[in-house]
Amino acid sequence: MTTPSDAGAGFDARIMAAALRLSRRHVGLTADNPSVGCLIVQGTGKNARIVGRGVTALGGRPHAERVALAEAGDAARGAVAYVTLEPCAHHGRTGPCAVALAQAGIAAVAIGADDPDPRVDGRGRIILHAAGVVVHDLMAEPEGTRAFEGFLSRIRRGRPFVTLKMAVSRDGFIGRRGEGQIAISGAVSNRQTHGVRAEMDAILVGIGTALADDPALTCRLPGLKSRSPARIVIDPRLRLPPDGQLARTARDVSVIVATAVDPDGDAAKALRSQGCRLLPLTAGEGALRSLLEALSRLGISTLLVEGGAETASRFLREGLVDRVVLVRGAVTLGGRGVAAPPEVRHLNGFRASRTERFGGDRWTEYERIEA
Ligand code: AOF
Ligand code: ZN
Repeated sequence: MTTPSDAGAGFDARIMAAALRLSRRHVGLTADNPSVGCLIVQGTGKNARIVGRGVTALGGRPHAERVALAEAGDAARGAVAYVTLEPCAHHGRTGPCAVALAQAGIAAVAIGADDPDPRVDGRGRIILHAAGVVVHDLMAEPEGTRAFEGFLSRIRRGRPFVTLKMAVSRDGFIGRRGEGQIAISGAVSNRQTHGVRAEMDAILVGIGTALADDPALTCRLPGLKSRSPARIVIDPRLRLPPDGQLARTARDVSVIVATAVDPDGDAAKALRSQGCRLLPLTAGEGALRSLLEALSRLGISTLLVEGGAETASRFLREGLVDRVVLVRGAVTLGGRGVAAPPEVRHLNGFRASRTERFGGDRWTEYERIEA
């Protein structure tokens, strides 16, 4: 019987890494499901052949294992399946993947990460064991964890994984008073930002930014335009103009407006008639957390907070940010500059994990230091 260990740890790790790369293709496109990768390998060493490959389909179903098994057909018999997430055990819209793998005659399954969904949570393994399928743990951390961080956050904490992105000028400003959108980051890092957007389930701004910039908040990379995340505006008094870029395009890419205003009033009706969806925003402490919980219930696992200063500060102050992307632009703004808020300047509780140069900009990611 072929098992991952027969072929050697290096071989197994390489196949699992390939399955993870495969899973990245649909990150941001499978909500409320995580994007999972599955490779089915027949034979070992030099004779090893990939006979089936699958990634969770757009919209979340069918699951990766089903796609890979369909490609493998009879070649699945006696083969090893490398799956980045524990195969599911529940009867959702299709039967459990663990059962499908066993029935197809898969001899061994290598699992990249446990599935904490209460409907799975170890039951996938139990089904495989009971059917005589050898199960190997091949935890592919930290990349494995990163691929599922949104899913894990939603299941374990009931809120999306939150990434905060800010651009700061060389002299420490985030904009110029009285001026709308102003270029701080250059073309190369802007393309990188659009790439990040494409992998998110949703992107959020405060109403101040929505009014000042009239942004589209879409992903505009060639070939990736259909990968725009849902757009969310925090708008307590419902000032978002129904004829602005966001509301006008709400039927193409969804717009969610979080507001404390009467959902049956005229402003609400006008936005709804454009296709915007309204969510209630409670007042005061805990409002953001409740909003995040509501978004999580809508199936949103990953959220990019993109502005402005006040929204960024609130998210940081309330401890709701998991990663910060700080783009330090090459430009200087000089007089009338709006300083980055203290929470952004200090980033207490975060540590820099990665720095790159994109054109003239410095792009740094900060991870939260776990207490
Ligand atoms: C897998 N393979 O490719 C994915 C899995 O609503 P359902 O029936 O699609 O189930 C959703 C749950 O399935 C989700 O919360 C997660 O636990 C698991 N996702 N499982 O076997 C996959 N995407
Ligand atoms: Zn499944």
